[in-house]
Amino acid sequence: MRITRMHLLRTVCFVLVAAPLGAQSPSGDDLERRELRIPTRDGVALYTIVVSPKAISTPLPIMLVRTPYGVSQNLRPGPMPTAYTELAKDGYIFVFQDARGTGKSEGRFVMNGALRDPANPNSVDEATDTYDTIDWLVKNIPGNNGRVGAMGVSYPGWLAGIAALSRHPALKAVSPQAPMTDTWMGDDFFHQGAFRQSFGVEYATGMEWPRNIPSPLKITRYDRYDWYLQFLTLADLGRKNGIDTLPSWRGFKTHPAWDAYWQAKAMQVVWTVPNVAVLNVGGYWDQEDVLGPQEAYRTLEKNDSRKWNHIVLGPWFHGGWSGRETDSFGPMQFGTDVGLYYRSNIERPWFYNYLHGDGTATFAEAYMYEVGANQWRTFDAWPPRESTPAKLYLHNDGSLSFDAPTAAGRTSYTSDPLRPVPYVMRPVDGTRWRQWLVEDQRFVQNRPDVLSWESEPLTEDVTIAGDVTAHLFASTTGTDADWVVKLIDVYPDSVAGNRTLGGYQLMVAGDIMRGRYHKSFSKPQPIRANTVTPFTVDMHQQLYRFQKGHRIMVQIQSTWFPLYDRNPQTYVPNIFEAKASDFRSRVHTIHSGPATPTHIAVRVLQ
Ligand code: PG9
Repeated sequence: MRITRMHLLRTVCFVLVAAPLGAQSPSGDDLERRELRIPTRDGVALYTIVVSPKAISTPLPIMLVRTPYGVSQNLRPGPMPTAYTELAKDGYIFVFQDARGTGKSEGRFVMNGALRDPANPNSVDEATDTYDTIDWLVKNIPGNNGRVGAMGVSYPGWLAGIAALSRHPALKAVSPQAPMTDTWMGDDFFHQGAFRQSFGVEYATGMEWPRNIPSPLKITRYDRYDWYLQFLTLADLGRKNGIDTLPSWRGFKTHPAWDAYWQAKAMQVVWTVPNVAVLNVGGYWDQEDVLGPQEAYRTLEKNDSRKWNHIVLGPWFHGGWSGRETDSFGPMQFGTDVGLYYRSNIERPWFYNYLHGDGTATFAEAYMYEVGANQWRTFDAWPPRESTPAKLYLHNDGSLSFDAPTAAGRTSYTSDPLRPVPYVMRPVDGTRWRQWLVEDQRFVQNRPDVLSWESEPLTEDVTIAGDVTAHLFASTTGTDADWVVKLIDVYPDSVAGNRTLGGYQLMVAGDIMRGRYHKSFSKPQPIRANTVTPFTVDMHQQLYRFQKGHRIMVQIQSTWFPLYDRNPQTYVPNIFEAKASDFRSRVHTIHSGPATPTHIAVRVLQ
């Protein structure tokens, strides 16, 4: 199947095409829409649509949304999209702009472009485009109050973060929502060194292949597992599908490690001080940018002397808070619309304070939805001060507990790159992309290349809050390996009122890391064969209540296909150049004794 820009709009960034609800009036009759072409300092014109109330009696703030996904649909008559209906109740001049080189804007698109070199006064980047846009808007849009906010989800979320670096004095508040803060470390293109093969290939082709030439990428099998399986090497995948000339592919291939190329693009590297108010927003089960909001918040928090930096995390897929009816997700039923709560009770008053008000209202440091208890909680620090570190240890008998192991233990499995573990239940047809992280993990539990450890049924609720990190002691017969670690809530055999949930295995946190980066993400090195080696897997943050009667499970495996590429398990300097003969079946062993206590580090809320 050819991945078109329309497809990307539907699957990647549904927010922009979310079905509209009512704004100030359900029909949107009171809205006026205008097309503009805003000039930037190098002469490039950026296509822009302004949607504002027809009658403005009191000057209104501007809300800027910049995107690479096309803004034309905002010209169509009708009410505001769901993402903006709550904000619109306070009155905003909404400004939607095609980023440079996308949609109807002029110029050249650079995916996740690094900031310009300030030594070159003629250079431009997304921050200068934002500055020029804001400057033009506040001087030329009638009825504006001189204050500007920026928001967006995903790529537009990254653009909202970068907007802060424009340092335009009219910009008062930004909300980077599910931004791709670091596309190598834990967002779209790699996770801790493992390449996001199917996503990287399909997204980069959709965005970068010239619009007037048919795309060479033809996914000819219904089950993408089968289609990707035929390309054992990344070299074959790139070359045989004619995509190895794409700028992003060249970047992946020539910069497989976290080097200066990726660091220059990483938002947490270039933006470290909150120079305006910041509302970071993310989902615990974001299938594209789970790290982004957490990392942006963590970094800015270190320098937040003005208390401008805030975080919101909820039970959502990528951008889930911007759509309609988010009262359930996968097996979870929340009883209320969690996204609507966020938009009306957090986002709306927060922006109001900085853009309509005088900026003096105070807000909680962190707004977190606690799944399991199904309630919003606020904290004055994140991770919360009232939580204590705890370790969930793997034991040799397959059990899992907060007690350190007393007996030596080891469990082995064979990981074969020719028979990788699917990341989602087959067929991998793209229809379950949003919910794959909350799918029932029983579909892989009994595979010989997936190991499981499980606790006794809990005698009381256990609430984890903050970072979840796996500390593995592992060995391999090869010289490289990937480690996928999943922390799972196992529902009781029977769940009152919902028979199908009995025994459900919900992944609460999980991620992958590429073993070659065990010492440094910038300087890979071989794993010493048959030698117990420590590995750390960042599984990201949660606020989650494991309920009494449930069990906690950990699963470990070494492939997640075809979302992630296959590790050859033989160390080669660059996996993008690995040969077919490098890909070898290897035996991996997880060690669990007192001297090698493999565990998951969590924080437990008192
Ligand atoms: N997560 C998407 C993306 C951002 C940046 C690079 C690649 C993908 C998005 O939905 O915008």
